[in-house]
Amino acid sequence: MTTPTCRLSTRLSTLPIWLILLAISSLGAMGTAYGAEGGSIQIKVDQVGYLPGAPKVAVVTVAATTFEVKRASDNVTVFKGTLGPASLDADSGDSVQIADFTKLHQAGTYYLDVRGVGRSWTFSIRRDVFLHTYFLAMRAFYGQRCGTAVDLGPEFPGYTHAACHLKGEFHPSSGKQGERDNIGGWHDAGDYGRYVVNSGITTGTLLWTWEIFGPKVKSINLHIPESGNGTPDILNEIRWNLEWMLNMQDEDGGVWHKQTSEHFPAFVMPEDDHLPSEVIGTGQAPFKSTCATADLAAVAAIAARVYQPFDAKFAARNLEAARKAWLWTEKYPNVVFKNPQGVNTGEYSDNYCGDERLWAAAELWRTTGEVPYDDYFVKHYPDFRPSLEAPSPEGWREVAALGLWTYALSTRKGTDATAVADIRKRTVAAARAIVERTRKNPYRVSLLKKDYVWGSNGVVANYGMELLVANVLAPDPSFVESAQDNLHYLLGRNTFSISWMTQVGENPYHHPHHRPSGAGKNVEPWPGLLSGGPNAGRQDDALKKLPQGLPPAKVYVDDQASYASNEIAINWQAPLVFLLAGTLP
Ligand code: G3I
Ligand code: 9MR
Ligand code: ZN
Repeated sequence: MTTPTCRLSTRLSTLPIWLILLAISSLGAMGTAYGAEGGSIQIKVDQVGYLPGAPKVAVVTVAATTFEVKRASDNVTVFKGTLGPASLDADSGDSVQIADFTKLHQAGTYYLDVRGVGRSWTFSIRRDVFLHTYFLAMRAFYGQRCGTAVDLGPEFPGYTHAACHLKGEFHPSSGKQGERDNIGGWHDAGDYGRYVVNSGITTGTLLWTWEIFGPKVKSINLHIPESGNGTPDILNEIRWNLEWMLNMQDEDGGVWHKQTSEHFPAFVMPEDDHLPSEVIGTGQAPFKSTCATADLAAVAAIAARVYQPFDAKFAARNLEAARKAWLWTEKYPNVVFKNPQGVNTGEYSDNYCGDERLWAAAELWRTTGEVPYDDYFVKHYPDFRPSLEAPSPEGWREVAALGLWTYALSTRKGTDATAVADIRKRTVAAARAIVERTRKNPYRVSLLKKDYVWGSNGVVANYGMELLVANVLAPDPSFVESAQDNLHYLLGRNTFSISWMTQVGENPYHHPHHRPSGAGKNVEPWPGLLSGGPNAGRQDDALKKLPQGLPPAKVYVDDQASYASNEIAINWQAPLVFLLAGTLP
């Protein structure tokens, strides 16, 4: 394995000069041309920036006393401050001092100059400072589209792939045989698999982004093929995956777990992956699995209400699918999935589907107002109350919180007022606790030591989402503040001083475990993609090679080989979109 830096320079030297110049000029167009001399990794800022009225904090990890904020265009000092006292961050081992420049409200582009240390990466202060970042994060889903040609257009020349995975077939484990040309959906991650469970939480989170932040995102043009068709682009993009999810449903209402090859393909472009794309089931009757089926029920139930004003037929199709899926889960309440013999792509295995069913019941109630769904929810929700106090309540395997929150968000007549009050109270208490520990955390991130798992950056984003949902249930500026703190961590205020979004900020990571980025001819990876982040579990060889005894926040390497710390995935990307949408004016 070559080192990442070495690989990049090898690649650069094999590229024509015009392409390199084009890449550099497109960086300039993104507003990242400042700071050619580079920032100090000892000064950690959100490399995108801060909202004018919000707290503004940077982190310095070598001893210093004062700092200045300077305007990038003319180096004029606009703010002077004193660094806070040093405190040890146990999760990274860093000695951290805070630079607080909250009082700087003036819109502009700046950097921090810390006497004796150096300068930071450039950042901006602006009302719509995260608008382009939202655009890139949401548009990244378009880049993940399967079954169609993709072209990111003039802003990112060369970021294209031809139509891929245009054929499908039933794997013997599905209980059927022959062809099944289930085209469409999003590639899950750095691999080309499509997995219903992970699609479930992802698509649900994005539909919630619409439901909660619709007015903020409605008119944002994502420059996708459907743009201008009268439907908001976020819904156009989500529909691409919904159609595939709906096609994963069998006639009996059950949903097959996944559609992948039997093993992961090599690092090739999607159109060059010719391994058969197989609809994979549990290997024995009823072949479909409950978690996948309940996730489809939940997501299709949300889609039924969301698409109603734009395409009533599509909404009705979703509702019918959701009902059928629900009925299937009543018949088969806990059929779990494990990779059948000979299959070793992602498993997304979950031995308990009660939380998925709770989520489905709550969304179906919210959409239809039909009593049996409410009865199911009211009878079962008390079992799931503790999940709200869980460190990180939502993830691909645990969706109870989504069920509880959606029920509490329901404005439908007949919604159980006691349950709503109870859920609201517990959600707010959990959010307060998160705010408290985030404020105490030297990096102002909500992660606990035990949260540095595979996809910890997704956990960060999900904390942000949890806080913003709490803010809808019971508005509190401190919830919003901590949600934004988590965003600042992802965009550079972390121990590596790295922006974990490709092509965002002056010091982004470069080597995601992402086949189209690794196999393509572009110097930089596909834009707008969130890395999985530090993972103390070290489930790949690149992480195993890191020094022993590293603190959890440091177990990360910007190396394509590190799928356990540097892969991208749709279920981490979705709460990032949610979080970014929340910052928009
Ligand atoms: O079940 C144990 C639990 O008992 C224990 O307390 C906990 C401690 O960390 O670990 C739990 O299992 C973890 C499991 O996720 C469930 O959270 C495993 O250690 C961990 O290795 C596993 O990671 C998953 C990984 O696939 C490997 O299966 C990630 O969450 C999941 O995001 C990731 O997803 C992959 C797909 O399989 C394939 N496509 C790419 C995608 C992203 O990397
Ligand atoms: O590329 C795969 C990635 O999407 C998965 O998250 C990861 C873990 O399941 O596996 C990756 O594939 C690797 C495989 O597991 C082992 N051989 C190397 C593959 C990637 O280079
Ligand atoms: Zn594909």
